[in-house]
Amino acid sequence: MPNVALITGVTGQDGAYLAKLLLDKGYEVHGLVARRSSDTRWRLRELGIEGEVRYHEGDLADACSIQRAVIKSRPQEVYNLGAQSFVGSSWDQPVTTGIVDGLGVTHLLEAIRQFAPETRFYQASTSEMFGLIQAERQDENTPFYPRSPYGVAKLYGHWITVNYRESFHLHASSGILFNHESPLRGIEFVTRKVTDAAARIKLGKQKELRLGNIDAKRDWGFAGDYVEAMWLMLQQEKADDYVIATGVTTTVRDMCKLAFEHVGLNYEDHVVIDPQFFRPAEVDVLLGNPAKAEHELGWKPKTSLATLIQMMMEADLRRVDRE
Ligand code: GDR
Repeated sequence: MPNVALITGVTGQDGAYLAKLLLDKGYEVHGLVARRSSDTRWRLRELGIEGEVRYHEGDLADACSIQRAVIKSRPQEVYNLGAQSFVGSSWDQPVTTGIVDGLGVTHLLEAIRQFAPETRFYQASTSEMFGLIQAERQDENTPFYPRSPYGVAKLYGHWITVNYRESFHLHASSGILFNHESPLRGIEFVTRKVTDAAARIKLGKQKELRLGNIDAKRDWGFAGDYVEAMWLMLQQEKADDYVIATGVTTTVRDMCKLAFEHVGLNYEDHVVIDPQFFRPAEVDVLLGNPAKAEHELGWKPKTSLATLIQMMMEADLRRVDRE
């Protein structure tokens, strides 16, 4: 019998890469998908696995649909990657963000506790929980001070995972992932917004790129590397929490420079600062220390930001050219 995994958010960037990883390992992969009128499966199609995932319609906000997906798929492993994941939108939709990213985790943990207590659980926590707390490098012992409704909701999701692990002895782990990008990244996130725009400007389809705070610093890794860490966490005898990061931080400005240089352009000739993209509260610097993951999981980031931006630029040049 193959191992069975249930992934919420299977149509997102991380969901698609994780589904591919698990299918390659011989898992039967089930995915929870919210009903949407638009095409949400393009990432699974790009990875050539759209037809290999078994889909369950449901929503993290709806406890009944979560229970049903857990009961029907009978998974050994559940990966909770579903979320309202764009920090900027969380100020416009604070309640939905709280319900999906916060209470949604409890819906899933309760379904596991009641119907599948042996199931191993992964929670997608985030470096946004550190927010205002600057340390030399943020790790599992750094305090939290979230700066957005998204960060606040995710902090609830993180602590409820810890609480269910301690209260009910569930094998529930939380990965505190720093920013992770890829050619499958949504266009609203800054790396993809920049690589898409640089490709369009190069090909004469766009003139300028409007951005917000380009002095913010982020620790950017490759999503394909990070989903391996998720899987490794659930293979450990003991559930725990792990920071997953590269240990290198870069400004949005320098990331832009890399992208524009890839097509022989100077970002300063094209980037326009636009107040509408500034956030009501900003996280200025994120820089993680993945030492625990390295020691205990044997995990290391494999892809530098320069390689990542190169991958994204090449994919966007091809996409824009095909349009
Ligand atoms: P982030 O990612 O908020 O860190 O959360 P995002 O790429 O949206 O922003 C990174 C930084 O860039 C600055 N910025 C802009 N951001 C966007 N999106 N658009 C702009 O025009 C722009 N200009 C400047 C932002 O202010 C910010 O400082 C991501 C998400 O994937 C979360 O779900 C995840 O939890 C964290 O990473 C880890």
